[in-house]
Amino acid sequence: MGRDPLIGLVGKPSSGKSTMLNSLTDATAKTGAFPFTTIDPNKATGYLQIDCACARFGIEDRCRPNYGSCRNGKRFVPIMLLDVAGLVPGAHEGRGLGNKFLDDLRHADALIHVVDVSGTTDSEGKATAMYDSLADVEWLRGEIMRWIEGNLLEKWGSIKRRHVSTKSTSVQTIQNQFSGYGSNAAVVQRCLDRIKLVQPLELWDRTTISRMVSAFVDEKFPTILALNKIDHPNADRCIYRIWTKYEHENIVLTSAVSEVFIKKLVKQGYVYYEEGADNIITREDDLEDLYKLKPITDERLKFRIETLRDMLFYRWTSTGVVRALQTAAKALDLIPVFSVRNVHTFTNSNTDNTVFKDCTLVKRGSSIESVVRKIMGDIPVAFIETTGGVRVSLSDTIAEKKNDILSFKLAR
Ligand SMILES: Nc1nc2c(ncn2[C@@H]2O[C@H](COP(=O)(O)OP(=O)(O)OP(=O)(O)O)[C@@H](O)[C@H]2O)c(=O)[nH]1
Ligand SMILES: [Mg+2]
Repeated sequence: MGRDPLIGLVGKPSSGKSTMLNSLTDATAKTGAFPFTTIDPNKATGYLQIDCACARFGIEDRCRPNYGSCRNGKRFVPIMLLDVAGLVPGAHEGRGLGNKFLDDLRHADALIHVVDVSGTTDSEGKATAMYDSLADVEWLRGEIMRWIEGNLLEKWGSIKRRHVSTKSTSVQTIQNQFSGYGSNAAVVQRCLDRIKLVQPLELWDRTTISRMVSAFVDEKFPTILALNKIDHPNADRCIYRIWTKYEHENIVLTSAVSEVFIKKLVKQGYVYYEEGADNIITREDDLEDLYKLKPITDERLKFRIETLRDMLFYRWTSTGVVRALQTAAKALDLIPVFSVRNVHTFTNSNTDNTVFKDCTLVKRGSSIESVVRKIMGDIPVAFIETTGGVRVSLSDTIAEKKNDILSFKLAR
């Protein structure tokens, strides 16, 4: 992962992927209650909420990130989101819009599967009633798997011949095939370890290849489920079906359309709302007029806000979209690293007293060497310091609060 992390939004048509993108970013991707509204992918910057290092030192007032923002120790770190066209069963064979946008997903680091739990759209995104979206969770992963497997099987004969003639290791041969998915040798090695595969590649049969591809999908595309449209009155049934079958830590309940609606009200000056919060504040709630909100006179708008409070905040706590992004980042096991010039003042210059200008997301447990490469590229670094001026070794691993504030001293 040499660049910023990329989270792909996947799901059947009309599940709410583009609405989710708009809710988490400033994008204005087209949305619509009909399949294949999106054809070409939409990419936009979202912001992952993390605890900023400035809060550890009580210097929140001087924290001014170069990218993103920081409010009272809560930092918003840029993260890329990619919204692709809807997938339908059989996509790997070219059904729907087929393989093209499976290809668009190649460089995603994690996926948010946006599942429509309202029961109002079938597996192709067409209007229906009482659809059981548990099925969507199952076939979608299968499509991704068969797409990768299909690409591999197509060339398996020549892959095998080349593997034998070049006396390559299984990791080298598979990595050659998987580099287009942004994989690396370590990822491939973890897949083989995960399924305890020691048999030489030339002896792998179809079942072995499938097991390896399945491990690769889990390793390269960790996926969380965003059960979307929870504001719909019939959502409980599908939520229950999925909740009782899948791991809870990978499930988030969302109402993307509500977040988009609230953002609009914020822009219009009718409500105060912090992304991810468990309520919205209107002029009536703001007795001291702290937020200088406009009064809501339109009865229909008042009613919509009341419904939002009853159907969403009261029942489900929040719109869930912020949590969806946080859960995807957690599945990737990302932690923030703060790079500063001066590890005593946390500033980047003697003339500017603002702190913690730069923050990069890296995989927990990465070696300091890989963190240096990610942040500094090819610039030669002589040595590295962390808080208190303590030297950090290249072979150390990165850990929160231990060595996540780093200063790179350049070689002269
Ligand atoms: N009730 C409800 N409707 C939603 C929600 N999110 C999206 N929708 C609606 O679902 C429909 C489809 O939304 P899109 O965001 O266009 O869905 P998509 O997954 O991008 O669809 P394709 O681009 O066709 O694959 C639109 O009418 C949205 O307003 C939600 O949280 N609740
Ligand atoms: Mg769309």
